[in-house]
Amino acid sequence: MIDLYTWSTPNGRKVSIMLEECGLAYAAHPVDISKDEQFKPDFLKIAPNNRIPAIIDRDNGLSLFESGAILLYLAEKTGKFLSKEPKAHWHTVQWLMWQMGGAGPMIGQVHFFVKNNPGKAPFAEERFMKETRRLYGVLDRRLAESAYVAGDYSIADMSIWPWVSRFDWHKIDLNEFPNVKRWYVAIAARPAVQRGYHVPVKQPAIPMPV
Ligand SMILES: N[C@@H](CCC(=O)N[C@@H](CS)C(=O)NCC(=O)O)C(=O)O
Repeated sequence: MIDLYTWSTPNGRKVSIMLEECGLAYAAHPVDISKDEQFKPDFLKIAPNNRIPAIIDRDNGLSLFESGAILLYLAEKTGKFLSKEPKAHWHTVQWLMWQMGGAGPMIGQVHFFVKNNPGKAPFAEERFMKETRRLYGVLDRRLAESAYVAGDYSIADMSIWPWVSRFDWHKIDLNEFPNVKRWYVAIAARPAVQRGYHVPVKQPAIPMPV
């Protein structure tokens, strides 16, 4: 049994989707970041960086924060969604790190500057929007040659997809990135993704491109 501390955000959904994909038993504990619950002392004991998601594995008492580390842990624990074949393994880790170090932080800044604070910092809006479009181009070219980012569907796809699901927030028209669109729609159709998306709070439907 896994305790998952999470909220309805891209980083949280990576983990709820992985737990659903693996069929692991878990209990979701909402940490409402709009009410600053990520700063509560009990949460800080398992997530000292005051960010969701975090987990505790009741099987062994291990507690973990950082979504990329959690995905790697769950993949290792279950033997799923991270190939043991060296080339596929490292390509999966590579694309996971691309998401953790690039796509997530850059798209997050677009949400902060362009969506939530428009007009306050035009240079930042331009910089992060340009970088986000560049990253979508990189992803689109990769998905032109492969169904999923690292061969088979993997934790790398699970890390990227929840960020792309906010395409509307970061003003990206998926029709400009047809391979990303095809990949996004295919993953959105997965039953585990449809369940994991609504953890911990039921949302309106998964956004779909027109
Ligand atoms: N690198 C971290 C980022 C986690 C993160 O930024 N989580 C956001 C929600 S998506 C959060 O908890 N924000 C709370 C805050 O900004 O105080 C991870 O991937 O787990």
